[in-house]
Amino acid sequence: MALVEVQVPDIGDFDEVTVIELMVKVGDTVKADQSLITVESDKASMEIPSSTAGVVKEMRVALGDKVKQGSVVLVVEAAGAAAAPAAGAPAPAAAAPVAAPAPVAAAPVAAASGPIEIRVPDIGDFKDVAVIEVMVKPGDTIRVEQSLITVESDKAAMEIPSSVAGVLKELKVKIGDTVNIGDLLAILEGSVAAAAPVAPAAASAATVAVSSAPVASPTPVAAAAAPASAPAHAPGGSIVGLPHASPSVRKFARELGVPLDEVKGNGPKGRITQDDVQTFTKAVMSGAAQTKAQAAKAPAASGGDGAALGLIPWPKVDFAKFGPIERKEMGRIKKISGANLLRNAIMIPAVTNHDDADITDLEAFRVSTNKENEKSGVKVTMLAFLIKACVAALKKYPEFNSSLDGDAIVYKNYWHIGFAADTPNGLMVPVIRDCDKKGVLQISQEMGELAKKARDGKLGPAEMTGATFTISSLGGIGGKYFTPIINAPEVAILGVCKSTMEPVWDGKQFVPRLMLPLSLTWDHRVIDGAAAARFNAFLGQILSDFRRVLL
Ligand code: CAO
Repeated sequence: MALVEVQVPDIGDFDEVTVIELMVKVGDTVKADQSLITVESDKASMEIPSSTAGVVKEMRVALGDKVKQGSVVLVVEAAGAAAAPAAGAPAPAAAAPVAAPAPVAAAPVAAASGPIEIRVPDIGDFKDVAVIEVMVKPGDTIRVEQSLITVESDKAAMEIPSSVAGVLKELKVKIGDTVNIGDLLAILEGSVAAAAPVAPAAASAATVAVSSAPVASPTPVAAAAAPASAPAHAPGGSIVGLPHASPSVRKFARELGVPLDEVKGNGPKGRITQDDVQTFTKAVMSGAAQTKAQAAKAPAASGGDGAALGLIPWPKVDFAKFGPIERKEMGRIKKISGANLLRNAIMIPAVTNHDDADITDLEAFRVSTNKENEKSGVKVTMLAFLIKACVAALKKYPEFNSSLDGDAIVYKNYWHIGFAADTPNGLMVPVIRDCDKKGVLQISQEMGELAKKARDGKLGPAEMTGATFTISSLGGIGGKYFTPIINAPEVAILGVCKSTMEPVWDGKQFVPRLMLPLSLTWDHRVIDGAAAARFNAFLGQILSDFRRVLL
């Protein structure tokens, strides 16, 4: 058994690179060619594989270390004969992630105009590399050095940029194609090479073959201006414009069909690790998260075409036939809330009970409290009293503070109340937490702050989640009753309209009372009609005599 020092091989133009990932540890059995560490420069990342099979005896590098050609990565106790030639020697060519830099086969030629062929440059040892990303499309105006495609071998990924500027006329490759040195990638038109001050006359008339240097090339532009000198290029995987991840993680994500640009990287410098890809996959599989593609397939705010529900198609009308029109795309919030409202309206067997509450005394109390507190700057609102009253009713009727989870009902022992807020961007529902522990003054103050944040578009996700019950108040606007839509996964919502003075029969005579219209919508799977009527009646009692909240 021989000890073998595995060294950083010739990594081309890079002087010093940083170790950003350790893929093995002491005691691991490694195969020949297995990736050991990932290193990264400011332009590219690459994995350094082992040339020797065996057991890792010692790690000689740590995360953040700077290494260069010849640095010892680790010591392997080689398994059998495979180790013999390599013992103590610099890493053999097989260990190199890519071949040492080689000159670009076809020297770039400065072009003034006309079709220009962009071909795969000399990309070192890579053969049959896969096109994993196409970053441009016909019609795009391409800048010098703009990346056109990303190719990937099993060891590294790299972007192939254009060394000339122009308009992309034709793309000759697509995702999944494999390419080799010299293959035609694209044709550009009417180009002026940025670094070619004088375009040779002969070149302008003919189709000019230009090899693009990989983006890591230190001198791609200078090379374009000097046809006689072959530009050096560096191997490795550029990650410019791509999610920050090593080739093996990219490969892993591709095998699972995970869109890497949607994965949050938790590695050093926000790098996406294999764990991040696994966590993302689990979240999607459990339904806790959605990919953008899944979200795009979700019902649109308009309900899509209703085909999934077996409905006849949505009427398609050319409104312009009947008069002038203006078409405006819906904002993001309207689209999201629309899709949610549609699902909730369709999926919940909802019933609405209407009732009136006598708030004559409560309104008098509210007005006098506001007079007393004028200097405090906090205005007590009817909605704050309603929140407190609802918490009392939710405690008495806990099924209203629950959620459906499959065949189970989840009762919540916290009382977070959402309130619908009308904002320039659409309807939002900020949530006031632990309303059972807060007084009407504090609730009024928080409501004012949250409503302002909602109108300013500054609500964070945490301020809009976790509600157990929602109130939608149109009291400041008007109306009598309406049928609010339940904010799933809640099971009930209270709609409130404008209070009005009404003649109410007190058993002997009609007396003027301030009556508040209430509309309670509830999920009939969880709540019965009788319970809903009781909930409303209890709410009415509390609002007519708020001392009951204390009972
Ligand atoms: N009856 C009579 N008057 C009422 C009332 C009621 N039920 N509720 C509020 N008012 C009065 C207030 O006292 C206030 O009067 P003053 O200015 O004279 O004091 C006025 O109406 C304005 O109140 P407000 O709307 O500013 O305050 P609020 O606490 O009632 O509501 C908020 C705050 C954020 C809920 C509200 O601004 C809002 O956005 N409402 C719309 C909610 C909505 O869109 N719901 C529909 C959802 S379904 O599409």
